[in-house]
Amino acid sequence: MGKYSDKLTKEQKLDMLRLMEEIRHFDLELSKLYSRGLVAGMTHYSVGEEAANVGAIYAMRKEDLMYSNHRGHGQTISKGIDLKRMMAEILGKAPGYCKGRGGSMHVFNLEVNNMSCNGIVGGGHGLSVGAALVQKMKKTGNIVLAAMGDGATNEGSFHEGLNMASTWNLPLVWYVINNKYGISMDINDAMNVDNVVDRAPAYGIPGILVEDGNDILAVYDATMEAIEHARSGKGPVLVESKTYRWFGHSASDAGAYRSREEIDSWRERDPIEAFRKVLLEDKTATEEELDEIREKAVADIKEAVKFAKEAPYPEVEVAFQDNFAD
Ligand SMILES: Cc1ncc(C[n+]2csc(CCOP(=O)(O)OP(=O)(O)O)c2C)c(N)n1
Ligand SMILES: [Mg+2]
Repeated sequence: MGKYSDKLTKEQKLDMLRLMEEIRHFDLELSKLYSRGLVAGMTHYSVGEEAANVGAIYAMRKEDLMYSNHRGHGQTISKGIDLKRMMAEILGKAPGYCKGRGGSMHVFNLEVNNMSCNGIVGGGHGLSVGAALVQKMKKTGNIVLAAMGDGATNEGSFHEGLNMASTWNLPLVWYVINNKYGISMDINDAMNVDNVVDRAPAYGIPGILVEDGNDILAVYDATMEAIEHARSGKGPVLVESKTYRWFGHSASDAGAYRSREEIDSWRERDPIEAFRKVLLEDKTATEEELDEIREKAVADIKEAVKFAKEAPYPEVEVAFQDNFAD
């Protein structure tokens, strides 16, 4: 049991499960739409990584700023978003958050300070350092959390960014979802340390490793600790959760670089089933209550799909709007 997760109420825990179910069913439905040619552009699924997403983002306040990456559906849903408008964006429709121009890799929601997904690997590194500097200078009390994959930690901007954030003592949490691969590249072939967090001492900052990133409460405890550290003025923290993506890197991936056995072994460690087990064993909820949450998520996603499919495509003029500040 953890220092922070012990204090979560039943409502909060069930809310966390709701978010996990929404992520799972959002991406499952989306994968069907993709195979029918209805998705505009490329998309990357968060299935299998639900605990690593919800556990971390749930530790943030609404005002805290989040930077996400190309695999951003899990973080985006966790931070809070209208599922209908998110689905519409991914289908390239007018009511989408970018008026249908951005697609899966550019969904954002400024109402909750979700500063956007990003198609450039490591693209959020510099942006999050700048945003954290603003929070410090303006004394907002907000922290910035930048979510990234393991592959993004081998970008030069990762090292420059951590060095600057550490030197300037910024309220920043860099959150690494280590799913073992960057496209088809095994992490062990791309870096010479066992864990990404092993790099934290080089920048004079704490690193927190969540060995089982499919354990949502462990992820929540680690991220709460990091956020508290950053918010209290002690500077940045590097957090890493180890997890696995069940599907291919993107919607088009033959998957020749990993074995069926490896995928199956991770599917057996389903983060949603693991959390349901915890909630049943500690008598937080009954099986009926948990099933209801799943059924509601499935129904809400179906409604989002219906909304997005029926929505119009944007008018061509929209392509020329919002390119310059007024
Ligand atoms: C600067 C840059 N280089 C390469 C790519 C192509 N690319 C897209 S995703 C990806 C791998 C990212 O791996 P990781 O950061 O571990 O995230 P994951 O996909 O595993 O969630 C690469 C190389 C890109 N989008 N941007
Ligand atoms: Mg990865």
